[in-house]
Amino acid sequence: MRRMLLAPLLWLGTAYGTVSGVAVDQAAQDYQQHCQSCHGVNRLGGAGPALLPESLSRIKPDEIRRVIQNGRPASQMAAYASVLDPAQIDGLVNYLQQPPATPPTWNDEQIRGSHSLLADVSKLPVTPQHGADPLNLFVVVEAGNHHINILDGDRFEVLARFASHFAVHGGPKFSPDGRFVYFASRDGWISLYDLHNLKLIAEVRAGINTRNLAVSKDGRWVLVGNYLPGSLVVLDARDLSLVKTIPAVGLDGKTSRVSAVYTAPPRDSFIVALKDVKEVWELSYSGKADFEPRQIAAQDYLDDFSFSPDYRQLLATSRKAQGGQVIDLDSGKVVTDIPLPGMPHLGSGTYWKRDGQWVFATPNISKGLISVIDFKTWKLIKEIPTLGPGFFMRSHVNSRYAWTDVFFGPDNDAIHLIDKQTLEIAHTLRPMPGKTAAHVEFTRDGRYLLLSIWDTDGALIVYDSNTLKEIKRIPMNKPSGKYNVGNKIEFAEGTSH
Ligand code: DHE
Repeated sequence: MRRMLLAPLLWLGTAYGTVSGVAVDQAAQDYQQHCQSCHGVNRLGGAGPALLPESLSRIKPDEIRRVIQNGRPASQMAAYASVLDPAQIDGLVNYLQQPPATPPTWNDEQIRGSHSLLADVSKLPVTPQHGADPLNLFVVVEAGNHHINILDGDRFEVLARFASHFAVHGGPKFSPDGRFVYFASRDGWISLYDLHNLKLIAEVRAGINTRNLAVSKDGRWVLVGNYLPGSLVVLDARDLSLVKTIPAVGLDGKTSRVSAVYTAPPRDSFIVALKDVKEVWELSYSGKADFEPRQIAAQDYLDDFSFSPDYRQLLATSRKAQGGQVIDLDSGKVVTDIPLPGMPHLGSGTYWKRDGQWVFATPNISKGLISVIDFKTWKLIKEIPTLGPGFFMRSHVNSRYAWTDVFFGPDNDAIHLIDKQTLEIAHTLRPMPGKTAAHVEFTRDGRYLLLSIWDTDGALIVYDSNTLKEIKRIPMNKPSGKYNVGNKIEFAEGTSH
């Protein structure tokens, strides 16, 4: 095993105060001896997830300590409380939150080296082999134990279940015919799965810390956006082989993290939000598809965005700013600002027609309110107070309501149903009192919907979307996002894109 490179004797200021270089040395040795075989040289990840500050930023230090002490149930992570003393464990907790002495890299050679083909698509049947309606399947991410479920959306039965990479995040994306689905994990692993044959086809690690992915309208390309390294990676959608990496460098030469990537079907392009330079990028995939970015100046850094229904404009927010900006993608100009308080979660917003006009509604992860905006005038129509900040919002063209969660705070077991015409909360459900209820996705016809009980002893609950009666409860460990194939490939009104 390669010796870890250590920082010279220095004093590191951390959340725990000051740590001597000796403690860092000890922690580095402990890492090498006890962690490296699973978590990789330079903490890049291996059988276990990457342990870099970027990978751990969402986890509280106490939680890191608890996992080292007690292990993680239903995973290979063992308990170290009887192996390491409390000072060693504290040392490791500190050490893992510092950048490694050797800055991590992930270049084309490493991407190619991580690529594996798991099945030969040309030898697999081209029609669905599972007997269910292929356009009414659901892909369900079971976050508590890092699994994916494929669910029959008519019978509400699990057709297949398989282990995913650590922490799949963002929406899985589909090929235009709905046969293939693409997943991105926060650790940069991209997986290609065949829904007709219920088989994994290929995997590749496109980055060390990834945001999300998008698939081109023609189904030829997958674009991956990374925080670490700050880059875009274009993959061949047929087998995930590497086509091109594009460093995310702004016009001023500064490297940026990528906040999010989406496909814009009517534009034949990918749209990219950057987190550290004030630019939006458009990468055309029509014609010669050279993926040269068109760099559009923005007024602010972008964390999150959503499109107008015709994909001509995007509505974007920065978590640092107090508001949103509308950018016209044709002219490349910022059209207007929008008063959006708190931290609107635009990527999880939804739109519908009200009195013949498109409106857009977004949840807010720091304030208990839903902002409803007129897509034509960009004026705020209403702020609907909720029982607490929420993450996700969903509807369907055949649903009278938009469903939104109260993800944070004492009322996190509540779900609000907002009447799409009156903009009032018509119902508040508490499907499992005391347990977080979140994220909804409708069947293709909108008759039923699936809701997550985001808990270790959680469940998927199927509701009749008209009578609001519970139809079925399927036990699951922290089910998070659910995605209906038909709604996704049709970019249906009410669902996320
Ligand atoms: Fe997400 C989607 C960003 C934290 C679960 N989240 C997305 C998307 C973005 C995003 C840009 C859209 C991607 C797409 O459609 O491909 N998420 C962020 C953040 O910036 C934030 C606040 C902080 C972070 O560190 O990333 C964040 N997200 C979370 C969580 O803590 C959640 C609740 C649990 C988890 O899995 O990490 C979470 N995000 C989700 C889910 C989606 C998502 C389930 C897909 C929503 C959909 O319906 O399409």
